Amino acid sequence: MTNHTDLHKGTKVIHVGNEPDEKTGAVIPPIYQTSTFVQSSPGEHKGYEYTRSHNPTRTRLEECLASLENAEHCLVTSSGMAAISLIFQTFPQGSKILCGDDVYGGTYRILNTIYNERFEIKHVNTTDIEAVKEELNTYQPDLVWLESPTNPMLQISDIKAICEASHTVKAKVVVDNTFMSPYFQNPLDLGADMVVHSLTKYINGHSDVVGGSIMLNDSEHYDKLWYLQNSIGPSQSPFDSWLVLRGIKTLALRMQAHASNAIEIAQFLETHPKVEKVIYPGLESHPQHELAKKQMSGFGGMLSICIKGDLQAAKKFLEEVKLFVLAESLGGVESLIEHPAIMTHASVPIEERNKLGITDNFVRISVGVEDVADLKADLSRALDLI
Ligand code: P1T
Repeated sequence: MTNHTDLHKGTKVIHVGNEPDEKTGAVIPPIYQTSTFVQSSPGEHKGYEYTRSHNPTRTRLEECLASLENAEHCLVTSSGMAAISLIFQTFPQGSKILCGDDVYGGTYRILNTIYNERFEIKHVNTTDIEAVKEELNTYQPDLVWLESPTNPMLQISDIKAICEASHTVKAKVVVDNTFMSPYFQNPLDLGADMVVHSLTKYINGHSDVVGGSIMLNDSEHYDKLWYLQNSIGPSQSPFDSWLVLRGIKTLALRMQAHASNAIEIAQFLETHPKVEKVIYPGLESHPQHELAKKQMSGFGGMLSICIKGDLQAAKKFLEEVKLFVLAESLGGVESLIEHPAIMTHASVPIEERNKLGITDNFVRISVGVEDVADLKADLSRALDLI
């Protein structure tokens, strides 16, 4: 796979994997909406046999995504959870997993209710490098799993330091880079062994596709992942891959707009009398603001707040916003808002949620790319009604 290292990301999203159709010259490559491919003689074909295994539209998306994460290989899956699950499947029975304590509820659930029979699992606060080193030495994990920024507390971990320390005990490191997208952060460049994305979010960006991806440089591990994907079957459909190829073209523009809207809203909310606390990596008040500046090229479009008041106050606010759509998910052009304790992180036990700060008055916001004045007015009106 070509790396296209000479191009910038804003160009890659438009050109890599999107070369015009060789046969017809169509500027927009067609969707290969087919389940199977003709063979001239048994076993003789043009590189494609069956869409679960490979599909030309999916290959194009994989090329584009690999180039954005500076990876040799990419696998596109039917959802972010399918990508996460495939990675776990490549680790043998009895492996030890060290996972960040603040991760997407679905990741927490799959580890602690499905893979807990196959693996030993421990959670650690990955923002605390000394705690991570202690676990690396005493627990000796095979795999370290982290999100940075985390979902939903937006904590930032030192990816480079964690990778260096993990590699001294031969542990592999996977970074879920969904919140930053490859536009603002490239974990493989910081030493990670694999990167995982929910394509459902910023990469597609239009809330109309569910998908996932894994990017990595290790060819042997890629072969294992591909073998599993082909055997188990969580491959993305050609139409969904085509939609993501369409959505990704504006990734650079969208990420810049998400980030500039998010900082303005974060600053506005930080001084609002009905808001107790704002968490956004771009604010100087964020505990890892300096690290965020160092390892990311932007602060993203996600922020979390604590409303002054109880569950009723939070519910009233969430019912009253009009432009912010009350829904799970994030990273779409439209602003989304949700209540993690009841929605995305309900599968995390209440004691764990309380420890992290996912309380009844805690609200997560995915700032869209609408006109920021309208977004501020919407939030302001809903806050006044509490
Ligand atoms: O929804 P899916 O495409 O399967 O992706 C799962 C996933 C993986 N990693 C992170 C960091 C995620 O946030 C998600 C999905 N998250 C939501 C649906 C949410 O609202 O947080």
